Amino acid sequence: MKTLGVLMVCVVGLACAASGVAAADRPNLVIILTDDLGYGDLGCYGADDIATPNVDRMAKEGTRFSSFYVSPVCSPTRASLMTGSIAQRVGIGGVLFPRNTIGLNPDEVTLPELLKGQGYATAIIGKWHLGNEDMFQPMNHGFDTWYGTPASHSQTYHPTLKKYASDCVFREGYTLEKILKMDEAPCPLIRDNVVIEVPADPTQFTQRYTKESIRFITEHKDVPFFLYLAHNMPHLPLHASEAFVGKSRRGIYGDAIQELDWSTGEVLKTLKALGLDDNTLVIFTSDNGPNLSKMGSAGPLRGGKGTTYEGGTRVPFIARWPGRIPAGRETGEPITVMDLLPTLVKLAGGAAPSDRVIDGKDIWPLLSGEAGARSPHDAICYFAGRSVQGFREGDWKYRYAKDKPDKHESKKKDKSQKVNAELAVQLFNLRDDIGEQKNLIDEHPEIAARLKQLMDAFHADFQQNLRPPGDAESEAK
Ligand SMILES: [Ca+2]
Repeated sequence: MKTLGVLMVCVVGLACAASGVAAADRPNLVIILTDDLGYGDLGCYGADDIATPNVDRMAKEGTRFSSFYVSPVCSPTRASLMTGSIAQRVGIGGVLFPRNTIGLNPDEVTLPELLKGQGYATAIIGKWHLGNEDMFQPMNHGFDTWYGTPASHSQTYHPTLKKYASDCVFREGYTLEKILKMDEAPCPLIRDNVVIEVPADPTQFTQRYTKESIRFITEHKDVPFFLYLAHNMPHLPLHASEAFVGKSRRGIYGDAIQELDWSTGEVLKTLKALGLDDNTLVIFTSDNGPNLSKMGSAGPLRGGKGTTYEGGTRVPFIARWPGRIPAGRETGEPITVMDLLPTLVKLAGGAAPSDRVIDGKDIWPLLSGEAGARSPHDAICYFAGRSVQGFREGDWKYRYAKDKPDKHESKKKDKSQKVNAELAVQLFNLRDDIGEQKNLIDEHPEIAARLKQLMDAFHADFQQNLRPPGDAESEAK
């Protein structure tokens, strides 16, 4: 029956798309996901050394969230975006590397699959990072088309896992013969599962992704579409195209972000020119906190990429849909990347899967500025790898983590916090202390004990419902 239900939705969706009737009811959806862009890297979040006029204008024309949560590293956030679930629940607890044989399980029901079921055209333009083998690639997870890189451009790939276009461009002295002899080759550029350039030219990522995005939007202007524009920048190694190099006041890091800002402006301009502005929800965000060693900034937040301090897990989030999402608004209600699946699928006329635990919640009341709308989450749980390191309820955050020495921590920080490779047991009030500077554990042991109890109960309950990742090695046996 389940299969029939899905099939019927598809048929209705296609019929509507063909007649052009329902397109107006189902918004186009664009998610612009940057890589490692921090809370302090955009003008509208306080940066004064990187110019981001297009994203700032987008924030003025839409709503800016100051408590949007993701995982502290790349792959888990992307797994949550695709499944609407806690990344660790679907077995993607950490960054996937070339030697990993696991990936996003083919049994997961993904955001693009659900949108496809509602008649959407779906594209990923940019980085995937949810597994190396064919079975894990985006076109096996609901995307009609893919232009981009399998993982971060700092990562290698297994050359024999891929097919090569007859006109594939080999750069920097590489040849097909040479590549195929390598265990691991430098990051390729892929179009629809076929390698078209090795190594991918990192100076051209943003230009090319922008061009491809404009092309996809233009070609699909008459049907509802989902564009997942997953930029490689500003992940290391940092690059910008010639016109943007040396233009920011924060080195190549700022240059790369200024190019992302330009790109966002081009996407918004295209939507306007095609008359799609009023029927398109555009989201701009990041997959995790900034790389502090390479000029990234988390603004007032403590820590960066890889930590469960706010700087690692709280990133910019801007949503724009003229006439439907209030302009110039800001809210601190906590939301998460997992919420996008249920919210976007509902806007598309569908529903999140009901046969499994979906941790994300519908945040449309918050996005649309409904009077009195509050966060649908009782609490935010901070995962790092497989462990739970923190729990936020309201303004209070309890944190229990074994931290590595952090050389990027400012010297003026409170020395009593004992974060150097020691167990940090901390209680912060995020309303009064967004920078997590004042450990209140001694002042409010009862609040800490309550949060720890809630955190442990949450974790115990979570462990009752785990879904394994896909495993190419066990599939092959
Ligand atoms: Ca990242």
